[in-house]
Amino acid sequence: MAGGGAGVADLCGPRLLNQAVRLSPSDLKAALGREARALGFDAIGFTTPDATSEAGRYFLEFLGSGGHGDMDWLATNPERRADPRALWGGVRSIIMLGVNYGPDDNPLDILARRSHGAISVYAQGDDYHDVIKKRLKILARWLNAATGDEVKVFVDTAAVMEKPLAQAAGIGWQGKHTNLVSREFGSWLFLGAIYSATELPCDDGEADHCGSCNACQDICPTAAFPAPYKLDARRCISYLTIENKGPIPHEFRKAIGNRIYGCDDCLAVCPWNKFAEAGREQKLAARDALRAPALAELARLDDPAFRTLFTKSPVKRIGRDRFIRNVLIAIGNSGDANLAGEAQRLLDDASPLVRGAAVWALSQLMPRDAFATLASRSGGEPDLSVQQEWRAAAS
Ligand code: B12
Ligand code: SF4
Ligand code: SF4
Repeated sequence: MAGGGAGVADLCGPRLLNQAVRLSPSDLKAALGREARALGFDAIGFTTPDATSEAGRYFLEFLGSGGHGDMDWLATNPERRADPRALWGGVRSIIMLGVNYGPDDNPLDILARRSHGAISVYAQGDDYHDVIKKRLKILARWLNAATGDEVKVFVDTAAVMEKPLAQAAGIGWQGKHTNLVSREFGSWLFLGAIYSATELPCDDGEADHCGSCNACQDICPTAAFPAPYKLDARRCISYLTIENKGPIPHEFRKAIGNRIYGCDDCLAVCPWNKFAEAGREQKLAARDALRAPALAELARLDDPAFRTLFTKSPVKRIGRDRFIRNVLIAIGNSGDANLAGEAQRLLDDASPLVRGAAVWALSQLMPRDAFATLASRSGGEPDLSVQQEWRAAAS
């Protein structure tokens, strides 16, 4: 769940002074907390723009190691992400907000149903960017009206290090899986931020409560953690199935299993989830059609059907071809020979990305000699990358 470095929503409007302007900073803070909860936010914390300098250093190290892969937008203007004051010189307080999206079932259960696709919890409902941004804007307008000071809102896509800021604001801590863990909500908080030109009293940061636990490191199917608290995004299934635009590297295909959009393993195994409850926001709740969709049905989606199924869903962002690529990797891993026909049909798809993944899926499902016969008839393939898939699969 990542996004390009999108623009900043500047909500500075006319100076609307209401009675809240007379509130002391601590009363203003308390009133903001009440407004936030009424708007559906489950966690709120306050910090200052200079609170995350160490995280900024780690971030630059991460870029230096190439851990961001093809997410070039993450490396654009890195100083802005590393230091909130470089993004906006006028920021004096940062309000971090969290929305609980806790699942109502165990996200690991679907992994055993190999003829079905696993869509990560965050993407089974409406797109959180849209849901949360609307609310952040309302809250920011309230603050602007109360103080007359400028405010800016961010969720995910801007150059903001949301996790370290949320830790500094006391909402939780960055666990060894690098996500923010909350004592109350476990791994399941979406984050958003309001930068404000008003000085507000800040909260104490949260301490690390991972202790000797290593569950998230041990469960990762692709060994994406070179060390605790460090992720090599290029190995992470979330990156491979969502951000990666080309063919999925061969070394990860089997480990991906039936995960067709994102991955929740390291989040789901965290022992702090024992205190988590299902999220209360209906728009973010899992749609029945996306809990355990049959791979056979997904493989038949053309572009209009894909758009219809994933209306308002974050899955829509990757487009039909990349999604079908993921479905074909899952089909190849399904062990279900009945799905071979779906892959065979997609050998004639217009997209080389899809055709290449179909070749691999068939190589996993068909008896060797039958696949060799099919490969010997593949001479007319015009695309170089698909030709390579045939060669790799036949060898
Ligand atoms: C880029 C990105 C990704 C990338 C890279 C992930 C990553 N860990 O960086 C990919 C595509 C892989 C991804 C995947 C996911 N993402 Co994402 N992603 C982002 C994004 C846009 C930027 C994160 C970032 O700055 N990464 C760069 C790295 C360097 O930063 P970092 O992870 O904070 O790294 C820190 C640690 O490594 C630490 N560190 C390094 N060395 C050391 C050493 C020690 C000793 C210590 C203590 C710390 C430490 O310091 C670094 C700086 O704080 C944020 C939104 C945002 N604007 O912040 C969402 C965000 C992090 N993603 C989110 C989610 C939900 C996910 C997924 C769970 C989605 C899914 N189910 O598939 C997965 C989780 C994978 C994982 N284990 O992290 C949520 C996380 C919410 C939360 N509670 O934390 C965010 C905050 C979006 C949001 N607004 O809610 N994501
Ligand atoms: S999301 Fe999945 S692949 Fe990525 S680090 Fe966590 S367990 Fe590993
Ligand atoms: S699984 Fe364990 S090590 Fe990983 S974030 Fe949770 S408590 Fe920390």
